Amino acid sequence: PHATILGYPRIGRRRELKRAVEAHWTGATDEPTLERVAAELRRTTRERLAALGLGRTDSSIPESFSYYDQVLDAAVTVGVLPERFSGLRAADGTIGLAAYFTAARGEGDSLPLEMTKWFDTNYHYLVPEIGPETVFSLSSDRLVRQVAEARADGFTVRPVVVGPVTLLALAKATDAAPAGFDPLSRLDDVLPVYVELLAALRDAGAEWVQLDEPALVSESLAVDGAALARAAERAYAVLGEAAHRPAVLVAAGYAQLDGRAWEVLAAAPIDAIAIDLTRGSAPARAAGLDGKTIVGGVVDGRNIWRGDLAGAWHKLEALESLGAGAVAAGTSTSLQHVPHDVADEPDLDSRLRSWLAFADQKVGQVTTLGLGLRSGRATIDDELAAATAALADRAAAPGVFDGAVRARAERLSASDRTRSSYDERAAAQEDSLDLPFLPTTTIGSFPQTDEIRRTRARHDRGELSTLEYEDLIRFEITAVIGLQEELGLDVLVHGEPERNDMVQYFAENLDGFAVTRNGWVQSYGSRATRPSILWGDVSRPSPITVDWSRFAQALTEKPVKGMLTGPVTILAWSFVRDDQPLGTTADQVALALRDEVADLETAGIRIIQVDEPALRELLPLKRGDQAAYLDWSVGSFRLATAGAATATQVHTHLCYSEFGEVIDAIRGLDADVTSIEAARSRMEIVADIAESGFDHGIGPGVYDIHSPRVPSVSEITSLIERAIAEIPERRVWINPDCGLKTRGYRETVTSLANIIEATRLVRERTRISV
Ligand code: THG
Ligand code: ZN
Repeated sequence: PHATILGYPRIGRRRELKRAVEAHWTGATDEPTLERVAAELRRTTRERLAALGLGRTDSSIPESFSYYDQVLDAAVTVGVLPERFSGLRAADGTIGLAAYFTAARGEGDSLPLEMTKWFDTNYHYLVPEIGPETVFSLSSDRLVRQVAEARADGFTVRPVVVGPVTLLALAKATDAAPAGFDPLSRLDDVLPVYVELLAALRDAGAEWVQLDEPALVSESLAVDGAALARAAERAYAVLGEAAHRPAVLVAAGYAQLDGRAWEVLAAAPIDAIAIDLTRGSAPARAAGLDGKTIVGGVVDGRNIWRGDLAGAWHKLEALESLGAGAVAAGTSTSLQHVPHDVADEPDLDSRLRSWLAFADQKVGQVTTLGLGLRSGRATIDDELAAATAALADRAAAPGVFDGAVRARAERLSASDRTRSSYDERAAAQEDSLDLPFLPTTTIGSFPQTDEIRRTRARHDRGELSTLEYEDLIRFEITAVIGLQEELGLDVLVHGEPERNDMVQYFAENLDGFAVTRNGWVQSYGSRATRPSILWGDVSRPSPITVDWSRFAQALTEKPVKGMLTGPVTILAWSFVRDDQPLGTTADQVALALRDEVADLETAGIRIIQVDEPALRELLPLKRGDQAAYLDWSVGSFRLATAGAATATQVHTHLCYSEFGEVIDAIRGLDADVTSIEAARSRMEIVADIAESGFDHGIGPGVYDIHSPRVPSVSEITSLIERAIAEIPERRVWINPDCGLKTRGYRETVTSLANIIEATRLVRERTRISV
């Protein structure tokens, strides 16, 4: 085949899979019913991909369905299931759907698999647990059945599975493993199971199989590049030599595949290599390519731009000179990171729409390029020219370039990113805020009840007037402030009932963004977000959060935090224009936020929190790119916040407990107070904080909001004591790990009451209390 994609969205154009899976979880539907919906979804996907130009029988259609996550799929296929769930295996040791979902979601005291970000994307995978004791065996025939199912429908699909190197490199050691155990050391034990899987796929009629190995491009994993390349050499020697197997395509997207790993795959006894040509430079010549197909990932699997098709064509032409057996057009990654179809967005401005390509349009692009490879460039001249024209139209369109925004950015200097010294600020804030020792607060959002969601939805549909809607929101804010007063928190929040999503809310209120109606992208499991499209120069037509914050502050004597989302996170969780450096775009967002900060101050808000939960997520996979990233990301946060008065306390919040990895960036942000996830790791993070000498305010979370479990007073007390034993106690804040949006009120109220009581006890014991 001359064209293929590395994967397709699994959730369904109208999130059919989410609805089916969640209905099954509540017990409303049985497993066969769910399986029928999933099979129907796969059938629709195959037909769609064929209609868009991929071949029915040439293995160019990937079979990349997943009920929850592709890493969990691979783990379960090779028999990796934590000991705590082993009772859920069938009598013959296989792992069925119920066990699969339980591993993903947990049950009672059995915690689910940990969830973490998939490379530098907003997708979360489940972290397999592997130790010396793990027994690998083929434990699920799901993928094999899907190949057979497609075959029965007249399709020869290419099953996709996470490869052995990436599976092990992304795994963590089991609790039972000795210190320093590396899951990658089990490579030789897992390979025979992959060999068995390949044989079963072949027997089911698969002519090709795709093994995803994005770990090979990353320099941000615990395992270093040389070890990954050695593992790949070993793995693909074994799999390549397997006697009975489909042709093997190894896909290494998400960044440039370079150095040893590229040479290793070129020389391996496999049949094709898929590489990302949207990032980094073209690959060098390498020995062993002559019999292989190179799938050039020239269509970006992670953005929604129609992009430069002629440029993509040139990259494919350049590949021809490497001396490979064949060249095919492909996507840089799976298309799971983009929504289904631009045609599902009738509300979008038609000019903007002509610049976009979602998954279906990208399939069209690879088939166009594939046609060019097969029949010559002349056959696709019109399509290339049309894409080039759209690109030119975009460059010249009003709003893409806004003179006033540009002029303001030009005038910026270092002083716009610098506040007075921390000591000076701390003294001024102590005077103005008069907070107790170990001040208590929450991260920002309060539970989003069904009623709040319904209220917002009714307003969106026009069933509720803006006046009525705002009344209901004020009613909710009043209740949330009252609750916090009653509980005795020191720094209050308004609870954010007016926000559906912390990024989309700002996108809806800033110029330069568009929001979609059906543009869902899977975030994890059954959950999805609708990333906004940042297409033009960004500016703020009017204040966004000020009225709500002012209203909340008027209800109480205690300080109410103003709540903003930071520039890096707004970029990370949107689809961002690709025609200028991210730092330029981030500064535009930062300037809009800077004005919001000023207006909040004028409205009497004394503490302003600017959240950057995605700071770590955008960190480039290549070490050589990281310094520049930290420079612009930290710079944009500082631009957003440095206009604040000395007495205004700036907070930030970061999710995920990777404090050690981004400590320099956190220090660079220069926020007065940083709250961070810590409860799940039992405060292990305080050691990192202490070691780093970090001396600004810090709120290591004492309540794991990812679980409905209520932490006891004694448990929280010991977490607080652990924190103040190691870090400067005058700087410690007491707060949950993250926002309370996804929690229910019942557990939230009890947990917050326990936090307050634990803080009271510690204050009493340390007798530094006010
Ligand atoms: N917003 C955005 N991206 C994010 C988060 C966010 N990425 C990281 C993290 N937070 C992901 N977490 C979630 C948590 C819950 C949901 C999605 C991502 C979720 N979504 C609803 C669903 O799928 O049913 C839909 C929400 C909606 O109506 O907008 O529950 O906070 N951008
Ligand atoms: Zn968080």
